[in-house]
Amino acid sequence: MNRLIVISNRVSAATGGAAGAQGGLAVALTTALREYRGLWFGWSGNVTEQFNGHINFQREDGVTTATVDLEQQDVEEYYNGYANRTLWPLFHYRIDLAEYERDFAGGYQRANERFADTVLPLIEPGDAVWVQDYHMIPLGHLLRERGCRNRIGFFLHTPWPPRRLLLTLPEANDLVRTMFAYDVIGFHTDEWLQSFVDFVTLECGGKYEDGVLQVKDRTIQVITCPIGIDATEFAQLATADEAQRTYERMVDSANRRAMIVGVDRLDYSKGLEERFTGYERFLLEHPEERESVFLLQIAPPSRGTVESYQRIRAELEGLSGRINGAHASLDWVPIRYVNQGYSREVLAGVYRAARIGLVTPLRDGMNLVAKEFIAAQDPDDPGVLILSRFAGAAVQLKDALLVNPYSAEEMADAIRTALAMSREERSRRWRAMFDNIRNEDVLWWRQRFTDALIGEGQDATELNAVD
Ligand code: ADQ
Repeated sequence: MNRLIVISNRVSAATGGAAGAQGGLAVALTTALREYRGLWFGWSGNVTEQFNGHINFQREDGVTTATVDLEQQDVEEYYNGYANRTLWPLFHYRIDLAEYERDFAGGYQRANERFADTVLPLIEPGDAVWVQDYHMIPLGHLLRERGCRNRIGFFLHTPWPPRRLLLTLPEANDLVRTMFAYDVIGFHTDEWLQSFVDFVTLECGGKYEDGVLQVKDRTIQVITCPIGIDATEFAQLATADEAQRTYERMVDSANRRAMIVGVDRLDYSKGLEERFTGYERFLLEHPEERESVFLLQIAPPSRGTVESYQRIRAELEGLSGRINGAHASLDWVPIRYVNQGYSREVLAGVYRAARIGLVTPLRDGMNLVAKEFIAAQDPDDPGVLILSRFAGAAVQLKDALLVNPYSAEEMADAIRTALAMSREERSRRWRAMFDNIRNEDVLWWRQRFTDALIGEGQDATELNAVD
C-alpha cells in the first residue's frame, strides 16, 4: 500500500479536536492523508540561523507531518518576497503592486530547492505527490531533476492570470516550463485553466485537447476542481451552542437593524475599499433606509510585514472613519470595522445573524467565506449573498446576487434588492446554493483531484511511474 505525500508552504494537519476547530482544507487533506497513509511536508513557519534540512516529524491521528525551518533570508525573499510581493499580486491581476526583483526570484528558487532536497528522501516508489499553491510552483520540476519518478500533481488555490499580464514577469516562461514536470494540474475554474492553457499553447509551443496538454514529450492532464467546504459540518456548527450564543448576541446588538456582514483577511484582493465605497453609495442613495442597516466588516490583518498590506490597512481605517464621521448619528454607526480573527463557531453565528453577506473580492481563486455564509443560514429565513463576479465561487453560486465589485452603483443596487427580497425568493436562492455547496464539498474536491492523480479507486502502487 502506498501513500499520498502532500507538500505545501505551511502544514496544518487537523488534530482530533472539536469539530470545526480547524479549517476545511486541513480537514480534507488530513482525511486524504489518513486514507492513503500519508505524509504532509512543508515549512514549519519557524526560522533557523542556518538551513540544516532537519525534519521535525510529528504523528497524530494517523497523519505524519514533516516540517523544516528556513533561514531569515529565505523567509524575506521566498515567502515575503516572491510569493507575497511578486506572485500573489500578479496572480490577482495587480501588476501595479507586483515587485519584480531578482533577489526574490533567487530566494524562491533556493527555498524550493531546499524543500526538494529535504522531501526527496521521504518519497518512496509508488507514492503520489500533491504540491499545493503558488509558493511551490517549481517544486515538481526540482524533484524530477533529483530523480523522482513518481506521479506528481499541482493545485493552484489562486487565479491564474491572463497571458499578457503574466508576460510582465521577467521569468514567466521559465516558471511555466517547470510546471510540465507535473502529471496533473488543477485550477478552481475554467477561466483560470484557460488562461494557463493560453500561455502554454501561445508561448511555450504546447498543444491542448480535451483536458490534456502536450508539450514535447510531456503529457499533462489539466482539470478544474473547485474547492469546497465541509458544508454539512459547517451548517451543524452554526446551530451549536457557541454559534447560537454569538447569534443571539449579534441579534441583540443589531437592535432590529439588518446586518450586512463582510469577513476577509485584510488583503487588497478582497476589494474592501470598493466595498466600503459601494455601501456608502447605498447610504447616500437611500437615506430613508440608512438607519435600518449597518455593515459589520471583520478583517484580521495578514502579511503585516509587506508594505502594500500596511498601506491598505491604513487606507481602510481612514475610509471607515470618514464614512462613520460623515453619516453616524447619536445611536447608529454605519460601519463596525473589526481587525480581529474569530473561531469558526463565532463566525458561523455571525453569518447566521446577517441579513446580507457581502463578499466582493476584486479577484479571488475561489472564496470560501461565500460558501460558509450559505452553509450557516437558517433554511427558514436565510440571508442573501451578494457575490463578486470575479470570485471563482461565482461559477457555482449562480443564485447569489452577482455584482461587479468595481461598481459602487451595482453594489448599492444589490444591497437595496437584497433588503427588499421576499422570504420566498431568499429561500429559493439559498436552497439552490446550499445544494451546490453540499454536493461539491471539500471531500468532493479532494477526491476529484486524487482520482485524477492516483486513478479512481486505485492504489498508488498500481500506477506506472513516469520519466
Ligand atoms: P483566502 O484568500 O485566505 O484563501 P478564503 O477562501 O475566503 O480566502 O478563505 C478564508 C478563510 O479564512 C475562510 O475559511 C474564513 O472563514 C477564514 N477567515 C477569514 N476571516 C476570518 C476571521 N476574521 N476570523 C477567522 N477566520 C477568518 C485562498 C484563496 C481563495 C481560496 C482558498 C482555498 O485566495 O480564493 O478559496 O485559498 O483554496
